[in-house]
Amino acid sequence: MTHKPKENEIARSLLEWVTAVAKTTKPDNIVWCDGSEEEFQSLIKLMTADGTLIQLNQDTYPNCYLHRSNPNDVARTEEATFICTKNKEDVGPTNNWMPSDEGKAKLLRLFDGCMKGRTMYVIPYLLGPAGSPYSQVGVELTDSPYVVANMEIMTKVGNVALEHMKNRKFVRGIHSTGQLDPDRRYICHFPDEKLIMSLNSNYGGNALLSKKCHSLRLASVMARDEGWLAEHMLIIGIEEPDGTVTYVTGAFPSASGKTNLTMLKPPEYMKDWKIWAVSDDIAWIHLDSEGRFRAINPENGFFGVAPNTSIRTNPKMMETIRKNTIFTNVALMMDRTPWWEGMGEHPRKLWDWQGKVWTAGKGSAAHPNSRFTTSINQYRFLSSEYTNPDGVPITAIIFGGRRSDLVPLVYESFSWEHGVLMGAMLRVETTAAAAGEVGVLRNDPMAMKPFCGYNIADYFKHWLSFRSKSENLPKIFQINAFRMGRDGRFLWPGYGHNLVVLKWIVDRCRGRADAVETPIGYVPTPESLNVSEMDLPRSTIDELLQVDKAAWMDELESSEMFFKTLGEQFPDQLRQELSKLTDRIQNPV
Ligand code: GTP
Ligand code: SPV
Ligand code: MN
Repeated sequence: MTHKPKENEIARSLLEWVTAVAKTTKPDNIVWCDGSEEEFQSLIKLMTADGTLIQLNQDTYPNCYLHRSNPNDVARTEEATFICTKNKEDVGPTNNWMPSDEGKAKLLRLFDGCMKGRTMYVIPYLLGPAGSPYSQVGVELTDSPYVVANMEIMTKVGNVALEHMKNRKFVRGIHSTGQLDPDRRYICHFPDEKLIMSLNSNYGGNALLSKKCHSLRLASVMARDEGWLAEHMLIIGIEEPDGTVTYVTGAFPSASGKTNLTMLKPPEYMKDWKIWAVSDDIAWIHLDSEGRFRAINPENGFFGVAPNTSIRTNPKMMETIRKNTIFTNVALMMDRTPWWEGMGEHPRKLWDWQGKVWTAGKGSAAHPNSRFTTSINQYRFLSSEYTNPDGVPITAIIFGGRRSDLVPLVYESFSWEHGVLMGAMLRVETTAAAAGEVGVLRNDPMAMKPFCGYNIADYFKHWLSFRSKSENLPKIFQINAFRMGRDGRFLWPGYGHNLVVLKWIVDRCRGRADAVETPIGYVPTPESLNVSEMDLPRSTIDELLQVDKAAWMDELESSEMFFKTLGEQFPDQLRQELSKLTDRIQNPV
């Protein structure tokens, strides 16, 4: 384990802060993390010794481990997540709010002495490519070795961060396992101080503070103030057979297909296409000197959903997680290899995610939100632009989500403003990524409902403001791979076949594909989609592309209800877009 870096290597404010936090939390000792392999292995050793990790079969899964979490700590807890500011209006009705002084005092009380008998780890991390003007440094203090190991996979830890910090500001994060007491679980954000305080949960999005807390909630506030965007988006390069690469971003809510689209394997009938991964979850988007959107990935790893990941659905991920991976809450087979629903045939005998012998009929063996943490650098189809400090130029933005009805397979907005309305109207089914009921429709604008660190109405204004800042605005699309037929089965096979949808999007951006102008936007003509080799009946294609006006009128009504909750802050421009959309549906030409 490493020791405190030489004093001249780090800003004095960092040392002072670490000392002050230790004074409150009272750890037995402090360890400064350098992100080395040696350090990672010593953490693994510690955790396999105390049972935090179970070593998997080292012949078939070398350097892979299983963590079984506390059963009460398996997903993000949005009701325990707060933005702490001076005024409630700062955060709007889609966030929980606490006055910052009250929040701070409350958390400091809870943190008092919470690390007694434990080690406090100091994790300096870099978000974004080394040397990029868009990258940021954060420091997370935690008493959880499991969190440290995950952070070392998900971010760039150690000197690379300290060097980037020099005397620049950094985001401060304090995390403690506490007693994993759900009644005293808090994930609090203080945007004015660039501070995060998280207690009583070790689950990914609650505890890996670089992820949703820093890269989205705090970064979205910085992005508003500085004129850029911090988004819950994947970034991919789509390479055509002639070698042309088009970069797009996609915002879909949690557990709604970002990682899978990022790792898409082209089907046989499009085998000359390639998909290059830049990011599977988060994009920081800045305008370059030509007013073009350029996106970087702040992260350095995948924290992916296990269930339904298989050789059929995502062979590239199945290969990636065969080494150096931490699995959380998956089931375990008798040969000490991981298993989850949708991986393949159900073994007759296995241990479920809580370590109990699984018996048929007793629910799922892996937790529905079981995950794996694995480094992006061992992914074979990583874009060569991943490390580009300037990021990649974005041609299209895609919104999506789980919607069993209403939303067509793909359609294009008429304009930037209409596209912003499309994102603002995103209403999708909830998933197991957050605690609470699954499959309930909720408004999740731009897939940022749980992640926008300020008033969502101001966030809409911020999106609209790019009209006047950029001559090169990306085109905006919405997709839906989850539409169901009357029999309750997905109409679209999804996964690799989603390349058909991506191709249409690229073709539209390059002026090569036909579309029908409908009231909601440009919908593909069946002929413009490359489906001839897909073995899908024409009636299914028609159903996938259908625009049901009555259903859209109902949708508008619920969107209006949601927008009303935002009050006066809701931008006039979107109100106008909404009434234009209503008008088009009511009075089609
Ligand atoms: P977060 O990491 O929570 O932000 O999720 P994500 O948006 O990256 O979702 P991910 O790609 O991990 O997919 C979540 C679940 O949806 C997994 O069980 C996938 O197998 C499944 N899924 C992804 N894409 C498709 C698709 O095209 N069709 C169907 N039917 N399921 C899909
Ligand atoms: C999500 O829930 O959107 C995730 C996983 O990507 S978490 O890190 O828990 O936020
Ligand atoms: Mn996510």
